[in-house]
Amino acid sequence: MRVALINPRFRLPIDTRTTAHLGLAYLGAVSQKRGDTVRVFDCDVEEQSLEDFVQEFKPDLIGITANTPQVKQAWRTAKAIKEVHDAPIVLGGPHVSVAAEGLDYESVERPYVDMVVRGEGEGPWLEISNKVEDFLRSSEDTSTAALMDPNKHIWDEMLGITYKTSDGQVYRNMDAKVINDLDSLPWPAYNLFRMNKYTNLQPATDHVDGARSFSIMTSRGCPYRCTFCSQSIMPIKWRARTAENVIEEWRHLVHELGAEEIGVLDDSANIRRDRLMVLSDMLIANKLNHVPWIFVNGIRANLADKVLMAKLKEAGLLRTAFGVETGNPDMIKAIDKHVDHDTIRQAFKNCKEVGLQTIGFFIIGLPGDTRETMQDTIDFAIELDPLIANFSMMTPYPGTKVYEIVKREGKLLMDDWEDYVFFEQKARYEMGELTAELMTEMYRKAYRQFYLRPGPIMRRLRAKDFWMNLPRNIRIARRTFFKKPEKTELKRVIEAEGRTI
Ligand code: B12
Ligand code: SF4
Repeated sequence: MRVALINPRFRLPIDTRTTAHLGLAYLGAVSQKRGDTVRVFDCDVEEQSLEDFVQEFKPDLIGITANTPQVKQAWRTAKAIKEVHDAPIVLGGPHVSVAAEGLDYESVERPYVDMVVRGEGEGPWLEISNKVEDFLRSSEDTSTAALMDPNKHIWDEMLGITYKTSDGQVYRNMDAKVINDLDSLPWPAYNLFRMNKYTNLQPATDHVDGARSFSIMTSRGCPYRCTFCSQSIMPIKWRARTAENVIEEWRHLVHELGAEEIGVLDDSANIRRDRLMVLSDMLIANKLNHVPWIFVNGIRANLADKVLMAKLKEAGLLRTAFGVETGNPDMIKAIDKHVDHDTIRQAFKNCKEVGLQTIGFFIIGLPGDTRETMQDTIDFAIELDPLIANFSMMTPYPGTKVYEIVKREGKLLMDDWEDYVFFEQKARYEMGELTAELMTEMYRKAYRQFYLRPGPIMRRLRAKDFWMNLPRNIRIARRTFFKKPEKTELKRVIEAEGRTI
């Protein structure tokens, strides 16, 4: 069977990283293992038009991924495909998984979307593929309308999907089971991507060849529920792969794919300290520690003791991020982070003492924030002094507690899913005295106060990678420190082409 997996076009308005989509890489691996002919079409990097690709490849099954700001583009993509080719179109990813807000219905009710997969996709994707193949083999009428014929009852029992039958009725089936044994999953199929089209993990900081930069996930899920975090997609249950299984993939990335840096994308990699100690020992024993790797997302500060951090450094860890979020003691309690500032201080100290670089994630404009609490956040960032301080504008994603609070007590300033990005220097809601003006002012102040200090300036100027990335760094500095145009590149393109949804 021919299977197409599509990442809809959605370039961020900043020079951020573009990477091979790990979710699609996992689904592609499932399809390859099944024996399908698979093509990944990443609209961000392809030169061919989508329509040409579809007419040429003629897929039997199409999967499109969508996070919140991407979802409208996913619908446009589905519509454009259906206009030239008839095949079942399945949407998946974080946005459509928020069933609590009916976002699965929102997509499946579109005339050109046949089905939505909620949550982790590997199991349902395999089952959908099997069912579509059976149907194609056994039916004379192989149209999508026949596949979705309610009288055929093909989808009645399948878990994890919301779908539309050809009479227009929409059904939401029960959730699929969590994948407990992550070792049972095939490794992401990077062979399906044009790796030379992507950036490295942190293009503003490092000058690694993007084609040699890979991501890996050693665990899934997070047992915490911070009020701002879009954890709707992955189950609450934290699950980890065995160290042996991770090491095998790591070896494959280094020796077969030539990885020059590896990004560990886990939501909370250090939930079990002993697991990371074993993994580190194995990276050292297998001589894989010469390739630098980074915890790209925050690890838990309360589980980052000095012995562990030293061991991770020996195992090749170059840099780790921590979700600090706020510098105000009351605010950190209010967001259910379950960590205090002294613990965070200690975690940064531990990293610095063992020679690890750090990244701090901070949020400007949490519900309840005031000028003073936001200044506490900026001051705390300066005190911790990570190599990279990443301030984001609070963006209430559907399915989060903050979204509920803002809907109840505040006013959302976005009525378009395409605005759900947090690096655009624009406030996304207002609540009481927390006005858009104040948030924008503090957001810009955060970047200026943190980066325009002698320490960070000298650090940048002394780094070889800064000079190698000079044009990009100038663009980023211009956008960060000076007011930027209102419209994203994507919006301009969409408007110019007169495509609206
Ligand atoms: C790495 C990452 C990035 C990277 C790379 C993104 C990429 N191309 O994959 C970068 C830095 C570019 C990025 C940017 C953004 N990100 Co991001 N990112 C992540 C992160 C940490 C890991 C993604 C990942 O690889 N997951 C692992 C894979 C296996 O999971 P997955 O991609 O979700 O895919 C699985 C399922 O969703 C499902 N599935 C997905 N697609 C499909 C399609 C089909 C057909 C099917 C059947 C199933 C299916 O099956 C997959 C396998 O199980 C997640 C957090 C997380 N835990 O997922 C946030 C996350 C996805 N990002 C998020 C956000 C908000 C953003 C930004 C909007 C932030 C911003 N700057 O404003 C941008 C949007 C960028 C864009 N171009 O779309 C949110 C999304 C929330 C939402 N409601 O959409 C998340 C969930 C973080 C969070 N906890 O809040 N991100
Ligand atoms: S912010 Fe981090 S710790 Fe909090 S719920 Fe999200 S992934 Fe878990």
